[in-house]
Amino acid sequence: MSRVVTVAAAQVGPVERDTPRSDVVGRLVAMLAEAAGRGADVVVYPELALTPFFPRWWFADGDPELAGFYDDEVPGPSTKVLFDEARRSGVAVCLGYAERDGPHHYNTSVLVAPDGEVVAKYRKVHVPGHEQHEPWRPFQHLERRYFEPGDGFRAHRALGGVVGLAICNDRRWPETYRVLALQGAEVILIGYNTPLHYPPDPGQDRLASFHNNLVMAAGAYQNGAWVVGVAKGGLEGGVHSLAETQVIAPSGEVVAKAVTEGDEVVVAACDLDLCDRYRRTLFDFDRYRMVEHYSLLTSQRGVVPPEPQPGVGPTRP
Ligand code: CDT
Repeated sequence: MSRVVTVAAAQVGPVERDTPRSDVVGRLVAMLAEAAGRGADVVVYPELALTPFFPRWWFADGDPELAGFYDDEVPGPSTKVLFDEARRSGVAVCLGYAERDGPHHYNTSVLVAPDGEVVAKYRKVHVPGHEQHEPWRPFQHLERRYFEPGDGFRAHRALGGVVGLAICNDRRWPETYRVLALQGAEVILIGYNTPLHYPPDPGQDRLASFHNNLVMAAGAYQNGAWVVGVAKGGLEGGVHSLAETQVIAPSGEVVAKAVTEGDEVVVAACDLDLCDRYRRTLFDFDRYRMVEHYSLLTSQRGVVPPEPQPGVGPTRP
C-alpha cells in the first residue's frame, strides 16, 4: 500500500483587522479547491488562519473586538463552508485558530478528516511574548495575555500514517519534534506567524529566514520526520512577517517552497516510508539514545561546578 501523502501547504497572505471573516474563509476555500485539483490529501493552513495576528495589539479584558477573534468550535458556523468544501473534495484540513473553551483561551490547531471528524486537536505549548502592554515596542506580542499554554504533544493515526501538530514558536524547540517522534510521528504540521522584526533583539532580524529553516530542517532530520511549515506572511497590520512556507523531508532537505508572500498553495508528495531510512539507521532511537544519561543531566540543570578556590586543587611544581 502506498504511504505517499500529498500535502498542500496553504500559505495565507495578510488578513487585515477589518477583513470580514467570510472573506478570509473564502480565500481558504479557494486554496482548498486548488489543492484538491492538484491531488492533495490534506491542506495545511497557518497559525491563526482565520484572523489577523491580533496579539500584536493590546486590548483591555472584555473588549468585544478581542472576543470576536476567538471561535468556540471548529468546524463551526464561521468555517462551515470550508469544511463543506473539504467533504465535497475528499481533502483533510489542518487549521490554526484562536480557541475559546468557556473561560479558557488557546492558540489551537485542528486536523479534520474529510468527513468533518476532528482527528487531532493541539493547543500551543510554547506561548511566546509578554503579558502586559509594553509601549516601547513598535508592535506588541501579547500571546501570553491572550492564550494559556496547552497540555502537551500527541501523535495521532491519520492520513495513512502518524501525524503530529505544533504551532509557530514550538518549532524552535527540539523537544517538540522529539516528543512527537518518540510517539511515532512521521509528519509534523506547523503553522506560523513570524514578524521579521524582533524588538527585544533586532540583531536577530536578518536571521529570520535562516532560523526558520534551521529549526524545522533540524527537527526533520534529527527525528526522521516530514515537517510542513506554513506561514501567514506579508505586510499585515503594518507588520511584515516571514513567508517562506516549506515542506522538508526526513533528510532535512526542502522539497517545496513558496515563492510569494501572499496566498499560495505549495504541494509536495511525502513518502512516509522515508522516515524509517533515518529511524532505522542513524536515528534508531531504541538502539542509540542514552536515556539514562539524559535524565542524569537534566536533573542537574543549573548545577555548575564551583569556581576553583585558591590553594585548592592540583599544585604546580
Ligand atoms: N507566533 C509566534 O509564536 N511567533 C514567534 C515570534 C517570536 S517570539 C515573540 C515565533 O517564534 O516565530
